[in-house]
Amino acid sequence: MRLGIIGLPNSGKTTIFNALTRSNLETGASSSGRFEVHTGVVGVPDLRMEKLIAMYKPKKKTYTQVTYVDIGGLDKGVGEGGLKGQFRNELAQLDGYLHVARLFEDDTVPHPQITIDPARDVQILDTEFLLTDLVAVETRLEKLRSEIRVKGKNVDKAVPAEAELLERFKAHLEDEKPLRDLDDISEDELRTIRGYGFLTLKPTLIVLNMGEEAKDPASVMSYDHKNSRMVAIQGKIEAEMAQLEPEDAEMFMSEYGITELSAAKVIRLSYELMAIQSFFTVGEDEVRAWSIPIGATAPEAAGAIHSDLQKGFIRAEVMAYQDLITGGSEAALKATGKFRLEGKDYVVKDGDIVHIRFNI
Ligand SMILES: Nc1nc2c(ncn2[C@@H]2O[C@H](COP(=O)(O)OP(=O)(O)OP(=O)(O)O)[C@@H](O)[C@H]2O)c(=O)[nH]1
Ligand SMILES: [Mg+2]
Repeated sequence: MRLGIIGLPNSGKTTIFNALTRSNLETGASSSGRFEVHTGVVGVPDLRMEKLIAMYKPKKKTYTQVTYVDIGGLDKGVGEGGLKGQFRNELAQLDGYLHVARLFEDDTVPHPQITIDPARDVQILDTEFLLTDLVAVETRLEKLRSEIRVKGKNVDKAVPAEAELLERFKAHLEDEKPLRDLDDISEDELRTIRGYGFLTLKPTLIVLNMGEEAKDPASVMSYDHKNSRMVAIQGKIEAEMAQLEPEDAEMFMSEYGITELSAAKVIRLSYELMAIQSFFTVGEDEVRAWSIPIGATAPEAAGAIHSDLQKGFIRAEVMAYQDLITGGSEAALKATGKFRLEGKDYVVKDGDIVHIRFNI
């Protein structure tokens, strides 16, 4: 899963990338229109993993991962009627966005819009994304309409169906609403347009970069869209903490009364926002978290581990996470019938502990 970090120049994108990925990229370098992409991979923090690790004491522990992509120079196309070329291509390939908006005050860091106003800043880039999608929709519509004209009655019936869908998209975008707000798109329709990588269809986490003062994001602005959330982080402080040794970071945190780093929360929220859930495999060798889409079946979960496990799937042994923690051990669950054998139609739940029986 790849998430792009976007936002106006000097909002703190690279700073927040450093905080999330414990990297040390140069900040304040002002990419000023130069297209620049940096990627970093992080494990998704999960308290349940810690409990399972304490129970099984495995040799190895493996967390699910998210890749963050810091995209510099996004301001280039702003105000020119939509993003073009490599900017659009890179953005279209991502699974979702962290949209950074600046709230920190610092006279030494110029703001491209002069004043601090995160709601306005978010709107600027959102509008750009809307326009970019509108251009893509209109280009595609033109092709489809000409195909309908040329082929007449002989046109494949998928063509007018797609044109009708894109007309709906167009009207929605002209209303200045992101495509992710549409609530009447079917799974089938989504499949036909998946390849276009529409930007406003992707889940978005608004990240308010607070500076030194902590605030409740809801008191700063509202952002009422589907598949969207809002979170706050003190970018600069957290980027500095990410560079510390774990013991030093802990000391620092207890000194300032911080119980959880916002970076961990941002990672978790961004993971959840992608409609992804985790299941676990456990044992003395390894305790491991795996990612699957919400609604995935037991064979699909098996396939996340290895395609052979999906092909040769027989049954899944399943324990609910909470049952295992309450019961205290696998043996206790077996005694109470909470250690289940599930077939190929079983829909895996978030937190399930799964062992696949297979035969190839
Ligand atoms: N005071 C303060 N400064 C910050 C904070 N976050 C970032 N900065 C500073 O703001 C400047 C820009 O930060 P970057 O992280 O480089 O911003 P960016 O969005 O990546 O900028 P571009 O890549 O040029 O678009 C740097 O000098 C940072 O140190 C913050 O929370 N407080
Ligand atoms: Mg940057």
